[in-house]
Amino acid sequence: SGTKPRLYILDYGAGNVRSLANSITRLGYDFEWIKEDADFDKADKLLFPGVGAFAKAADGLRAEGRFEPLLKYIRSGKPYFGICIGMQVLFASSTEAEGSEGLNIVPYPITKFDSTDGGKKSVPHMGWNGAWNAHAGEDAQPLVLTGEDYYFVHSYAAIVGRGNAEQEAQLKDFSYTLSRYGSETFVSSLRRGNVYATQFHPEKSGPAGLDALRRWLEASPESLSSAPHPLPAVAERTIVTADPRADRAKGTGLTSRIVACLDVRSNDQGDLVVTKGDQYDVREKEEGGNVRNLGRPVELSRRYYQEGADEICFLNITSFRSSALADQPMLDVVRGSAETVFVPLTVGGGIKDTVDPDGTPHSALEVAGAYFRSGADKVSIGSEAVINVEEMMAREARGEPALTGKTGIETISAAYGSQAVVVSIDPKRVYYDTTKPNWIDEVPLLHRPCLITGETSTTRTKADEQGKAWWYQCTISGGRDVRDMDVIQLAQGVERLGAGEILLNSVDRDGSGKGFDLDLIRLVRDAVSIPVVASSGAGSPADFDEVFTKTGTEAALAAGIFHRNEVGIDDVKEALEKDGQPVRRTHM
Ligand code: 1PR
Repeated sequence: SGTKPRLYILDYGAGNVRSLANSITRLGYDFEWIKEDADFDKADKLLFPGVGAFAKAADGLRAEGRFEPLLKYIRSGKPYFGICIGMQVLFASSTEAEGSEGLNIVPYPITKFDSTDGGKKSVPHMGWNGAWNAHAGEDAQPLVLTGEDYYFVHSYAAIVGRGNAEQEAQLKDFSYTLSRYGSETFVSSLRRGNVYATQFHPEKSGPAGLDALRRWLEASPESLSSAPHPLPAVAERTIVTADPRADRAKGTGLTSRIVACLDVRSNDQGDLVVTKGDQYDVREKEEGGNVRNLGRPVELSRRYYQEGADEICFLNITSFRSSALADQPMLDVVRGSAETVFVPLTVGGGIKDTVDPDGTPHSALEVAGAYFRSGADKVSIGSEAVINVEEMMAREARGEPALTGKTGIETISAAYGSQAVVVSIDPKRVYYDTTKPNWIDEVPLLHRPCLITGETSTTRTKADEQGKAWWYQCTISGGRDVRDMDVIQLAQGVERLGAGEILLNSVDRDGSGKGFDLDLIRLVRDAVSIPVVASSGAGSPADFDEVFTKTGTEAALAAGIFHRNEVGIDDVKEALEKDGQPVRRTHM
């Protein structure tokens, strides 16, 4: 016809669709949002970036009367691209939501990853993982490429072997890629005719993801409406069940994730700047003591994206002083960054129930929602999480139900999924006086799980730490106040409340360059089953290698060394690669 295909996005209001919109704009395409049923008829191509929970998506579609029109659209043969939950709703059902039915385009069940697999595996499956074409014979126009890594975040998937014989056979009618998480193999993208779907987020998968999206956007609706090539008869098809890349044979399948963190606050002139402290003190040591200014938040985040950061984290470190929604500049930072940064964005600071100066109250859920709509993928909760766990423990002590469903962690994870809720922990070491003969008898019961002796100390700290014993005390308000709670209680408490990830800082190591606090990281990692991001103290590429090999953490974060250009993200990845660790390499 010569006219440009009309592209529509279906949004049912759950989570970050801004990034997908941004990536499409970035690739030079226009789109419209589906606003009414008639829009399905106007659309030549449709994208559904489902986020959150299966039931929310399936029931949300039904509640808004979009279920039937969507099904009709897909059956009409026009191109559909489903992302994450937008892929899962194509399936028959999900064990995430008993009784909630999907579109049943793919008659196969969605089931949950096994967190006990191989001893222990973090669920959600969160991070960068590869994918391989499972059918012998390449797709004529593959969107997903073997050799690239893509960003996943989900607890449920079309896990191979979980269907009955008939379902397993029907799955073979689709052309698909597989990915491995631990010993479980799942469908990471699939296609048949006009239906295309990815379990990963192309809009969060850096250049490789944008490329996949671009190929779909460029293809004419007609070429997407027929199968790229007729699949061979089922009996003749070989399914490649293992990752063909030799270097990916070991481990969970995930790459070791490198996170660049930007602590943001306003300086004395009132501008938002990236700053960085030593043990949380961000002012210059000399007279006058200005807030250290290491650059502008949006620009720096862009630089880190281009250098290959797997994730960017913004922490508004003084937000506990004011209301986050009144904090328009921080929303602007997230919005600005999300325009050109196509890896996951986390934003923390002030995510809690607040009251504006004019008396208007805002729930933590509202505050988080404003950040998600601006382009954040996850919010990080600090001080408030400590208070929530204290209150939960007090309720339990009184014999009341532990969960109220009212805390920020609970409300946000219910609405946006637990993967969207990070808890940032700021523990501090408290040493015992081990010269006292019976010191160990005086250790309160509360601390017992944290009693350790530096067995995993780094090469640089070993000499100082030998023979000492300490526990990790929780702090709030950027390390200013200590609370009577150890780090394990907090970590396990927030996991119970529904947090999906822990950002584990260390007040002692922050800005020290002495290496990560390996004892701390191992302790917390062993205590929870959600992913832990190791933070504070990175001084060299070797420190990253050490934290991944010695603690089994999935992700490591640094700030100072990156801001000061001492170590590049590629230096870190090179060191990890040399040691045989999987990393995501960007092909810009
Ligand atoms: O309590 O929910 O409002 O959240 C406030 C957030 O701000 C928390 O996540 C808290 O950790 C953070 N924060 C508060 N004060 C400071 C400060 O520095 N004065 N920064 C602060 C935390 C730690 C990391 C840092 C790593 C790596 N800084 O963000 O990036 O330690 O640093 P390094 O690689 O240079 O060692 P709420």
